Amino acid sequence: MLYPIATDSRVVLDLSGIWNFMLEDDNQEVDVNQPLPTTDSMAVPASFNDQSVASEVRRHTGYVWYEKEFTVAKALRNERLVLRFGSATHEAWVYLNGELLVHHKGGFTPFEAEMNDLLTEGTNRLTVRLSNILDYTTLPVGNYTEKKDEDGNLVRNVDENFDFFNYAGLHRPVRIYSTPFDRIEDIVIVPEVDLDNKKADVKFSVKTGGEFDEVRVTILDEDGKEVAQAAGQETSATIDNVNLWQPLDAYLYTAKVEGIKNGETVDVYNEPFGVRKVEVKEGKFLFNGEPFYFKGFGKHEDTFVRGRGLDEAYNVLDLNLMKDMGANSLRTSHYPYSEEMMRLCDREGIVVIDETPAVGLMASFNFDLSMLEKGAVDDGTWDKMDTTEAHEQVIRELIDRDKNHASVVMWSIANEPASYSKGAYEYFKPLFDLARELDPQNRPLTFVNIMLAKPKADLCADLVDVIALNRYYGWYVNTGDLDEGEKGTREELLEWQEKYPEKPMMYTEYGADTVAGMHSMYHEPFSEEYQEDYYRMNSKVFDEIPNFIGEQLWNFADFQTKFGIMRVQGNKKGIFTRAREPKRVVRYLSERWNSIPHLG
Ligand code: BDP
Repeated sequence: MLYPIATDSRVVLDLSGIWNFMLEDDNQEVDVNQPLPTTDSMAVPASFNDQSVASEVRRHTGYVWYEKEFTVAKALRNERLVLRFGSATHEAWVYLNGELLVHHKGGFTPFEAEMNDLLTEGTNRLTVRLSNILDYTTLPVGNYTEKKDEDGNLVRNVDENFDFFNYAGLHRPVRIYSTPFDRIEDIVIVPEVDLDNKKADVKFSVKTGGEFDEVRVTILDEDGKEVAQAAGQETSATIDNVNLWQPLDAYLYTAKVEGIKNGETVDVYNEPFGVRKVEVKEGKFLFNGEPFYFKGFGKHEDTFVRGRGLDEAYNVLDLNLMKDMGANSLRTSHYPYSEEMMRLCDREGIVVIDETPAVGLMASFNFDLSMLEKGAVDDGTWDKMDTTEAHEQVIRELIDRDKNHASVVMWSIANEPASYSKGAYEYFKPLFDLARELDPQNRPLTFVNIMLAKPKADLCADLVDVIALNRYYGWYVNTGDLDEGEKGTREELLEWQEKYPEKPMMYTEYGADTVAGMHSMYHEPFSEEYQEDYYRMNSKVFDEIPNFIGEQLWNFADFQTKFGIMRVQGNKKGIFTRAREPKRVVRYLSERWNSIPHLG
């Protein structure tokens, strides 16, 4: 699926702005043939939760409705018109002028539908019913319950099986774009790099709808100068003296793809792409032939008021803060981020581990944890979860959406699943196979391993190219005791290294909750001093481990979570506050990261 852009043959209309909004009332059926009986305002793109002062809106679980009227100019109505949602969290039923146009489940990937047949002259009414329900069939996974209140009304509840607030709404742009009826539908780009000769052979596969006499691909450099041409839907072109896409030194070519009929260009689409080679070899992650060291973050799409809604100013600031610190990478924890963020990472040279929304795949901590010292257990997770279908769907949709991004160097199939529980391998093996089969660029794969699943207990590390660990020695275990934390960290990393000498490993999370402005002469937990000590301890051990290829800390910024006795206004493991003000540790990490080369 192509990102909607304006070209000589395409127009994009944006439906962002103020929509009508209401909560669904179980006792009152909504007639989609009539305007919604509400004039409450809701901004799009954004979560609905933090825009209202009513706690029943903020905490609503179940269904909500959005509506917007729009007009499409006559000049455009003879084109093919597509309605496209960047995302709708988590399930959407979209009606145009009272007719169901499209339904989509999964809150973090785009979907679209041709709308010509339902479009009318003058005012059109776009109505969206959304559900924010999560259960054991969805990703993320939620604990869903229903009960009746005193008046007999149904009360729904989703208890997040994960540590971030279940923000919902129209989180990303809603757009209409036009194409000619004979159109380019998809472009797959696979650059094959010959590092010795500074050449790249770039393969293109162009999917079309309708009919063309010819498909032409022109490669343009950053100055817009033509560097190569090719013809055909399955074709390739060579770039000599190629400019490589390097971490923090991005170079983007553009593939100008034209569909030609009777000698005239009918449709044209411009797809940016970078030329780079990533591979995992002998315990290293090679980036254009050189060992790469990941420095950076797990983060969230999480800002004041907008919740999980797209905010491009925050995205730009966040990447600027990262670059200033000498960081080079992020993981899209714990769901696919906006297409706008992915394009920004391409442009800024930020390296991305692209994660599915598979988080919460764990039945509970209600078993004897000490058993894990001996080996795997059976905690019932893989009998209880019914997520295979959703998991396959998100892998398909994520790879389809992000396959051409130079910034994306690895897929993360899940975050902290119960990989210590019997059945985990059988659950994951087909999903890893599917991802390997689908990715045209054959990127390395990982999943993010939880602290319970140490080398003796984990059942899934055989499936990954890179071992990715979330570890909290000195925080959740050995709380406040960094000497013990250091021992635990070292012991475990050496154990992994010994078990998988050929696999590189990295930290995808490590952190300590820190209240900004809290200081302690005794460097107690929650103080800014303790956070710095914690990171210093970890850095020291990382530098001793040969196959250690990166540190992505938890978290870039403080973020909103559900209520919990361990969460005061959310998770405070940010090294920046939610307002992006630095905590004390930023100085230390900036010095460290600015002195570690990205490559070599
Ligand atoms: C890990 C999760 C992450 C949490 C973090 C924490 O992957 O989502 O926010 O721990 O507890 O288990 O801070």
